[in-house]
Formats: sequence, C-alpha cells, structure tokens
Amino acid sequence: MLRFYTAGESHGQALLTFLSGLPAGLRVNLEFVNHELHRRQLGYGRGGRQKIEKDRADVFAGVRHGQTIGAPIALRIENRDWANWEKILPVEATDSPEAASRKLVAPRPGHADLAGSQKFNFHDARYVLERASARETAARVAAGAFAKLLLREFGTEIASHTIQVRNVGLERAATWDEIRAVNADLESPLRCVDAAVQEKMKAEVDAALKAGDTVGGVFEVVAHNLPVGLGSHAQWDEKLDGKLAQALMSVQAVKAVEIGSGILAAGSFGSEVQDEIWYEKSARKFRRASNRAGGLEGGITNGEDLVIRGFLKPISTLRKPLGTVDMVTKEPVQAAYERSDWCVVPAGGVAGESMVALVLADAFLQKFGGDSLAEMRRNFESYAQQIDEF
Ligand code: EPS
Repeated sequence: MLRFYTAGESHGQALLTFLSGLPAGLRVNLEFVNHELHRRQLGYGRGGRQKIEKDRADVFAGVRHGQTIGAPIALRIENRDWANWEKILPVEATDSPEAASRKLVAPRPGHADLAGSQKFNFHDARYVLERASARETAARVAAGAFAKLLLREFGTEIASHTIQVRNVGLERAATWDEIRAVNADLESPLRCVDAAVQEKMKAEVDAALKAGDTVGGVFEVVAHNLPVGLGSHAQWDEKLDGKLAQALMSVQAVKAVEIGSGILAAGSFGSEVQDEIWYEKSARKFRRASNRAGGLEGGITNGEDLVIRGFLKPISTLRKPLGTVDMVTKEPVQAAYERSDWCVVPAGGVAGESMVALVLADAFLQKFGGDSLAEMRRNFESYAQQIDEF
C-alpha cells in the first residue's frame, strides 16, 4: 500500500525519496519534516559531516496547497558536501587526478566495501560505500516524517531513546512520558532518559574517540497509542513483528532486533514472560499487567505500546585501522580511513523511528485504507466502535 524508495550517494548532489500510497487530504507540515531531519543529524560522537550539512527536504511532487493530493510524493535533500566532491564524483566520465585520489582499494572489515565491490565488479569500493553509507537514512527520515504525520491523525506517536552505548545500559524501564520528553530535548547528547547513565555512556564515546575506535549500542523505538488489530496472525508475511524486524534490520549497522523483552524471554519460564490480562470495566478495555510482549501478540498489535529495539554494531570505519587486503595487488594493507562518526546510536534511533512509522502507516492503510483521509477516518472510527462494543 505505502511504498517508498530512496536514491542518492553520500557525496552525490542530493538524496531523493519517492513515497507512494498516502491518502489525499493529509496536511503536510514541512517544518515538522525538517525538524525530523535535524533530529537525525544530532548526537554525541558524530564526525565532521553534520557540520557541513543542514538537511532540508524540498518537495517536488505530491503536495499542493499544504496537503497531499493522492499523487506520489517526491523529495530532495541537498548534500552540501557535493561542492567538495563535484570533481571527485562527477556524473560524466573523468580521468581527473581528484577522482583517482579518492579510489578506495583497501576495504574496511565490516563495511559493504569488499562484498559490494566483488558483487558489482569494481576494483574501487568508492561506488559501493557511497550508497552503503548511513547518509541514506536522511532520505528515509524524510519519508518517515510523512508516515508520522499520517499516524498522528489517529493519535499514534513514535519516539526513540538510547538504552545502551557499548556495555553501559539503562537498567530500568523508561516511561512513555520520559521518552517523549527526551525526544523533545534537542540538547540531550545521547537521548538517554537517565542523566547519570548518560554521563557514563558519554565517557564510553569519549574513550572510543581517544583510542581511534568506535562504539555501538542499542536504541529503543516506542509507538504509543496504537489501535488493537494492526497486522495479522494469518499468514507469515502479514505478521507485523516480521515486517518491523525487517524494516529495522535494514538500517545501516543494525545487527539484531528485539521486540519487547524477547531476548530475556528465551531464557525464562513461560509463566515469567507472558502478560496477564484483566478488564477495566469503566473504560471498557482489556488491559495487560505488563508489556513484555512489546505490544504484539501473534503478529497483531494488542493496544499496548509497541516496543522494539535495534542493536547497532560499532561503525566499521576506524581511525586505528584493522588489517585487510588491497583489492588490486592482493597484498596485506591497513583498511582505508574515511572521515566518519564514532557513535551513531541516537541517529540510528531516529532512522529506526522512521522505519517503524513507515511500517505502521502501511498497516494503518491496509486496515483502514481509503483514497482520502476523510474516508480513512470513517473506516477507523467504525472499527474503533467495534472494539469499544466488543
Ligand atoms: C552520514 C554521513 C556520512 C558518514 C556516516 C553517516 O558522511 P561522511 O562519509 O561524509 O563523513 O558520516 O556514514 C557512515 C557512518 C558510514 O559508515 O558510511 C550521515 O549523514 O548520517
């Protein structure tokens, strides 16, 4: 239903996003879209690139008079760094010394460099790394902002926070209000809800920088106020947990995904991991005493907050490089160093929010679909009545 694609290389002229399937009549707040792009650029442990860029989405199609018109949406985010790369990566054929100087033949272990070069048959990882770079997540965040605008119309909000940097973890559950507050705080260095834990996390980031190393961690995305019944148990590819896992796993450097307390559950008794159900008569609502399932049972939303975590490996570009092999000479060499970040957990969280928003917006469209927002709202309200009377 909702489809999106991105195009663009990290040091090309621009990043592009195409988004198809949103209903007509959705009010588009471009300030919000740009605010989301700004949030992605923040975070403690980022390299020099974010000082060059000021990501903003220009709308080329699909939005007129401040609202969607049911046509595909096309967005463009300028790469300001292009000015420094025009001679290195021109569209036209070139034999300029600038281009030759930025060839990359010493693939970084852990990056797409070698596997991508072998696959696409280039003895220069430049072409691969340009597209594999997490700069691409800016284009996803622009699409995700539109998905968030749709979800907001139905009262659903999405936020993320950092729950681990290297081996320093937040050892307690955060409330929705805390997560929401830390999302609104653009000064928060790592978007962690606990100031004392955050200081320890910052120390890990500082230690990595000092050592020419990098650190990974875990971000948690929470979707608040979701209706019961998105996704389905009926077919493997309709299960919402499966779709969310795929979407989050596709974010650069994510190597594992957890829903609710899935990892802990695997080592516990059944009686310890399920969420007991009770009924609140006055609200006419089924409730759960806990939310270890992370808001999903049988691949279906159960009305509790959706809680999903992305585990990021440390970035593979290291100032203190690892051993590798020159792709041309086959001689052992040190891996190439490109300017890079040394901790991207908060930015990964914003990209994760966007992917979750896109999957949820698609699930909303499948369940309450309509060509206009008004039609979708009628469908939603009729279903809400069914749930209320259940
Ligand atoms: C990124 C921009 C990139 C990298 C980073 C993400 O910019 P540059 O390569 O010019 O420094 O900082 O990409 C990676 C971490 C990577 O491994 O490719 C961004 O805008 O998020």
